[in-house]
Amino acid sequence: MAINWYPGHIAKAERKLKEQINLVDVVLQVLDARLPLSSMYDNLDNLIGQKPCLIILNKSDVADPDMNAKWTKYMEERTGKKVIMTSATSGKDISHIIKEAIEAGRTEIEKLIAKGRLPRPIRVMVVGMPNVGKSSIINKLIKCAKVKVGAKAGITRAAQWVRINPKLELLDTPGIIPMKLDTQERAVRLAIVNSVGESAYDKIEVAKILVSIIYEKYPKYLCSYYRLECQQEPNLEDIAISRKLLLAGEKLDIDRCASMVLTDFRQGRTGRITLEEIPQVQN
Ligand SMILES: Nc1nc2c(ncn2[C@@H]2O[C@H](COP(=O)(O)OP(=O)(O)O)[C@@H](O)[C@H]2O)c(=O)[nH]1
Ligand SMILES: [Mg+2]
Repeated sequence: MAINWYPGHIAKAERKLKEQINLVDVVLQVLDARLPLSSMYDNLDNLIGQKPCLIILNKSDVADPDMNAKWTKYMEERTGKKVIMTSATSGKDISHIIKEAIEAGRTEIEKLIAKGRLPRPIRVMVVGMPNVGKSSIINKLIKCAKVKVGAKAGITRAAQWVRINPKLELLDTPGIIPMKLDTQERAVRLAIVNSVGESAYDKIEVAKILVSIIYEKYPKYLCSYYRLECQQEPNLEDIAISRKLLLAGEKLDIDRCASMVLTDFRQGRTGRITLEEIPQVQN
């Protein structure tokens, strides 16, 4: 088993997330475009109820472009929610998020007005698993902002509202989705994208699985990036030899090789790789 996972306080984390969600009109759930299903939180719909929610497929710049298009379509059909593909490091899709969030929250504000209340900006927050890019997205959204609104009653910690534009306010702290690593397969994929703390898994085991996945889906990528012969599936030893990762006495440094393979993938250097296949339609 590559991952030893102790669930911890999932119920407590869910309660905290629900408190935050209660403060907003629209929820933005961020997924990692390289593993949309594994980075999605199955229980979120129960926490948000009828509230509008948009799905953001982030890190699309390091995912397979063909798969990005297929995942967008699949996720829209599966969830009935609007899916926005982004790359938070470039920030070019941020205006798209703003536009769609305002659109999604419009009916909430119209309901207020119908009750005779004054219109106010739509309130949104970003939620997602660790490392999917929540903070990067929030930072890019804040860069578009004109005015900081300040703390509001009802929030325990010093969460701040940032007015992005006259129609939109953002909670500046993300909602962290509690990690429920229900299957080994999912846990390993989340470890590969660095959503799981390093102490919970065996780096070498996880790196070996990554090499197998890449070889299966994108056989040429490993061979060209690490300059390997690739008559068959390469292993960490082959990569260590090619990169001359040696310990004293000419022994191969497999530990360093595992870290390097994981980092190369996470940074998108190995190639634009999507780890997850679209599920087959079940009849
Ligand atoms: N390539 C790429 N990297 C990203 C993107 N968004 C975030 N990152 C990187 O992913 C890591 C985690 O991002 P962060 O915003 O801290 O994630 P959080 O834990 O969800 O808040 C950082 O190294 C970011 O630079 C993206 O769209 N593309
Ligand atoms: Mg963060």
